[in-house]
Amino acid sequence: MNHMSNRPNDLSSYWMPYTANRAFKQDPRMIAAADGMFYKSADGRDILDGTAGLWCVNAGHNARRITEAVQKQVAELDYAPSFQFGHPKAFEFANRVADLFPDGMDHVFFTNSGSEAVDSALKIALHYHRMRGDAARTRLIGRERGYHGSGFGGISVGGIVKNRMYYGSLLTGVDHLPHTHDLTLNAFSRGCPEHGAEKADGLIDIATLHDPSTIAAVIVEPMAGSTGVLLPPKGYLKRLRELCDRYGILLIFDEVITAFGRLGANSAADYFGVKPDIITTAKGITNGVVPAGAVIVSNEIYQSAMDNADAPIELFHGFTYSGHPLAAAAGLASLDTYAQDDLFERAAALAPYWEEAIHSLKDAPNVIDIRNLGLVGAIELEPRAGAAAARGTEAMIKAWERGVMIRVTGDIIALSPPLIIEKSQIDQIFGTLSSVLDSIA
Ligand code: PXG
Repeated sequence: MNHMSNRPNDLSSYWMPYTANRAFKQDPRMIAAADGMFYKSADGRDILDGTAGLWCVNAGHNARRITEAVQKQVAELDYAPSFQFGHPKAFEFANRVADLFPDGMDHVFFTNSGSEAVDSALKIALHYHRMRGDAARTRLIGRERGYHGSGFGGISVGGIVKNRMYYGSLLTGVDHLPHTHDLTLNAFSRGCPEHGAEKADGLIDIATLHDPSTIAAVIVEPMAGSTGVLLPPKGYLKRLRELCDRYGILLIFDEVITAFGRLGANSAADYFGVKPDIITTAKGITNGVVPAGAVIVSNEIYQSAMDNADAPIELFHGFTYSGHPLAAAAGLASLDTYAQDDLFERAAALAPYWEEAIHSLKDAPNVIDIRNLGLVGAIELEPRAGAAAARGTEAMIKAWERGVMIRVTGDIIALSPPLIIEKSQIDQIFGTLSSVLDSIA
C-alpha cells in the first residue's frame, strides 16, 4: 500500500466505471459542486447540466426540500435493518411510488440501483411462473441495443456487445428481439417514428422457435436511453403488449430513465398508455441524491407470491439497503418536489420548445439524425472513417470546455436536462452545441 496515495492529485486508485480511465486521468473533468441547473468545475467554471447528471437529477441540483430531508433523516434514523424489520418511511415511500404508476401496480420492491432493479425483476418473473406451477417458463427475452444495467441478468438480456462479450456465457436461455433503430426510414423524426411497429413481431419468431410455454418475460426500455435514445415506433409497445398477452409472457418495462417526468408524464407506461406487468426504475426516484431503485409489480404478481408461498418468507431475495432510510427520505422529498413544483407538467410544456431547438441543428456538420421525446434528445453524428466514437468524444470534451455537460454514446450525443431548465438554458445548450459541431471535422 503506497500511502503517497493520500496526495490529492493522485487519480490512480479509483477505477472509474464505463470510463476511458487512461484518457481521463491525463486530462480530468473534475466536478466540485452543483446547484440548480449548474455544475461547478474544479477550476471554478459554471457548467450547464444538459444531462441531469446521468439522467437522474430531474428536480435540479441541491433542491432544498430534498437536501434538508436527507440532512434531517441521517440524524434521526441513519439505518434500519431491511430484513424482518421495517421503518415507517420505507412503507410510505412504497405507497407514494405506487401512486405514480398505473392502476393495479401497487407493490414496490426496493433496490439500490437500476441494475439491481432489473436483476430483481427478472428473478421475480421466474419466481412468479414457478410458484404458479408453470416452471417451464424460464426464458428471458431482451432486445438488441437494450441497456439494463451491469448485473449478470441485465447484461444477459441487454444488447450492447461490449457490455457482454468479455463476460463468459452470461445467463442461459436468453434471446433478443431486434432493435427498432432505422435511419433509412425514420431519420429526423419528431417524437416517435412512423415506421417499425412490426419489429415487435420478432417475438412471434422467438415464441415459435422456443415455444411460448418456455418464455417467462420480455424486458424492454420503452425508450432506449443508453444506446443513444432509440424511440419506440408508433404502435410498437402496444403490439408487444398484445403478443405477451397472447403467449402468457410477462412484460417488463425498464423505466430507469423514463419514469419520473423525463417524458412529461409519471412513466412511459402512462405516456404511451401501455401497461406492463413489472416496471423497473431508479435514478429520478430520489433525484439521484441517494442511490435507490425499485421494482413495481402488478397486484396479480404480488398476490400470487403471497398465495403460492411455500415458506413464511415469500420471496428469497433482497438487499441490506432495500428501503434505506436516507433513500426513503430523499425519495419522499423528491416526489413532493416533483408534485409541488409541477415538474412533470413543466417538462411536457417545454417539450415543443425543446423539439424546435434540437432540430435547429439539422444542418450542422456530420449530423445524420436528430430525435426527441419529452425532455430527451439525441444528435447522431456520422462516425469518422476508421475512428468510431472519436467525433462523439471530441464533442463531449469541447462542450465541457465551453460550459455544457452532454453525454455521448459512441457518436450519438444524448441530452436529458433537469426538468427545471429554462428556455434560455435550452438555447444555451444548442447554441453551444452548434459551435461545438462547427469546430469538429
Ligand atoms: N436500466 C436502464 C434502462 C438504464 O438506463 C440501468 C438499468 C442501470 O441503472 P444503474 O442505477 O444500475 O446504473 C440504466 C442506467 C447513459 C447512462 O449515459 C445510462 C445509465 C447509466 C449511466 C449512463 O446513457 N442508465
